[in-house]
Amino acid sequence: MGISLRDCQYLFRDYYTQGKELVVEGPQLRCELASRYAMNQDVNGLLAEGGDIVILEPAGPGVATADKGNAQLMLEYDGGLAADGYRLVIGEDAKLVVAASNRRGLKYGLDALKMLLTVEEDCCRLPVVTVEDEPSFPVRGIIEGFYGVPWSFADRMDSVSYMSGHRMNAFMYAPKDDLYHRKLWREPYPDDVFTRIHDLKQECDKHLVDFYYCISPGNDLEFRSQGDFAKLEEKLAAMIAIGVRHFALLMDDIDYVLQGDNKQFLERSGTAHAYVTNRVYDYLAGCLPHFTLAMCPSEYWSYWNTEYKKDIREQLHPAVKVFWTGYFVFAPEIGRGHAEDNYSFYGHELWLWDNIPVNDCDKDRLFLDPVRGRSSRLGNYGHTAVVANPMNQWECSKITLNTMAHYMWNSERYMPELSWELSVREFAGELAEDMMFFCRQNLNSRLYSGGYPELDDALAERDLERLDAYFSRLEQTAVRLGGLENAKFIEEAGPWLRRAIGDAVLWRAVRRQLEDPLNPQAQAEVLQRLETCRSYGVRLGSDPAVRAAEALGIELPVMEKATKEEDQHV
Ligand code: 14T
Repeated sequence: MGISLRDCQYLFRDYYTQGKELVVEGPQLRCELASRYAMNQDVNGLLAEGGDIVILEPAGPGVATADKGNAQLMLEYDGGLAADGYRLVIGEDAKLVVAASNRRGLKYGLDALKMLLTVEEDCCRLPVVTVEDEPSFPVRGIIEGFYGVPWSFADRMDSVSYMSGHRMNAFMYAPKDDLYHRKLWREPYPDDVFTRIHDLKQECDKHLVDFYYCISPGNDLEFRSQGDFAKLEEKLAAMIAIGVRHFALLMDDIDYVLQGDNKQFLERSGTAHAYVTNRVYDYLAGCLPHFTLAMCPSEYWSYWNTEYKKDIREQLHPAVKVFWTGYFVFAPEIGRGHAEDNYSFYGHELWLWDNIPVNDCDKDRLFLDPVRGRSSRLGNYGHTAVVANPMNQWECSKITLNTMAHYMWNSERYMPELSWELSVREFAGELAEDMMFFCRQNLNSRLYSGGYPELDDALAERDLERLDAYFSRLEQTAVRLGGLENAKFIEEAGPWLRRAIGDAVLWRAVRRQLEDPLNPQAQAEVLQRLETCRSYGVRLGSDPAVRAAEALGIELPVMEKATKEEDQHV
């Protein structure tokens, strides 16, 4: 396959090459390993078994004919490199060096080596190159922080290996509708659920991803109650017992006006939230030599200064990180101004909880576009983490998340359209073109108002032939994507693929009605096709058939609004 020079220069920060190539014999890279990083056993597991790169057993005493392999791999510790950064040197003499200051850096360096390797029938090719790479943000990952049906544990397990393959290092567990995370925060997890959390934590360890346990006690915490603090500590203690070292206390989406005794005791909610977080901090400090604690304030989306922010700034322990989402929850832009302002208002390291591609407020939609509109330098304005809040559909979230991973690793170089192209190609392989077309019909309405040019233009010009071509492409795209081997995608995106086909069928009915406007049979068919479309309960962002019908003067019955309860989150 091979990766193009353009992609290398995009994905790796510094890429020095004179254009030379190293060719070694044999269909595998067989490396004699030397490690100055640590004792060798500490690097075991960094290279997946059964891959194109094989680490040879060192020749022990009495082993006469050790396989020398076709390359030498040296692992080095370099304390001058940033955490998770690495240097990879591929020499003409088949000497390969990976240097890093932590195991994750070593892993990313070895992953880079794997990406650069081209294996042929009788030889392996590598560019002669030095790569120097490091992330823009120390903490990069996913926060499962949405409302509605949480991910399955199988989804979570897959997301952990996905993250580790895309240089993300944090999985934050915070599903709003995990009862024990929020509503019943005082209750311990039932054994079977706890066992799965333990499995997940171990999967994180295996993939060098940090597991964060987040808890949301803010709805009904009694700040003066020793009993409540004991319950909170019990919950954390159970996590500590299975090796969790990273935590967050989430105070978002609660009624944060203090009432009754809470009000008497602490007066203001900023003081109260700093108080509970500091107590948790002290508790963790008493249990653990190293840990991380973050908190999500109730005012996580505003960009102006408040008394609440002042209280947090002045009272919260300085080591605690503070989440925010950019302004207005779903921020089309997060620029220098708001970032700098909010950093000074909160006065703590900021962690960006990016509500991308979350669709819990738009359950009938998929969001398949790249992240756009984030300053390339949030790292300079106090941000040390970026985590993405994904869709309830894990598999479909991969498109946007892959682009987020590029941003998280190198925000300075981030290019949305290029990242989109790379992500779609990785996701759909040979069907990349179809997948891209499908993605372009499903843009994140909360963030991007660019519209759907091929449809919009044809509609503006009332160009029926172009509309025919558009709808037949839509239909063919959905049919072909239905043949992807990715069963999870088919399951998740199924309603939207069916809806795309339904839209094409509806369009043909609309066409017949346009040709014979007074024919009652044609009118009835439109209504019937519309009903079928609506029965899927989802729609494409481009909403093509309904928009086309309306633009061409055909009146359609209005859809009944979803009831309030269905719309509500909690
Ligand atoms: F804490 C936060 F940073 C945050 O974003 N909280 C929630 C989050 O759980 C949810 O997934 C996300 C997207 O809907 O937004 C927050 O919840 C909201 C936001 C709203 F604008 C709930 C209702 C809203 F109207």
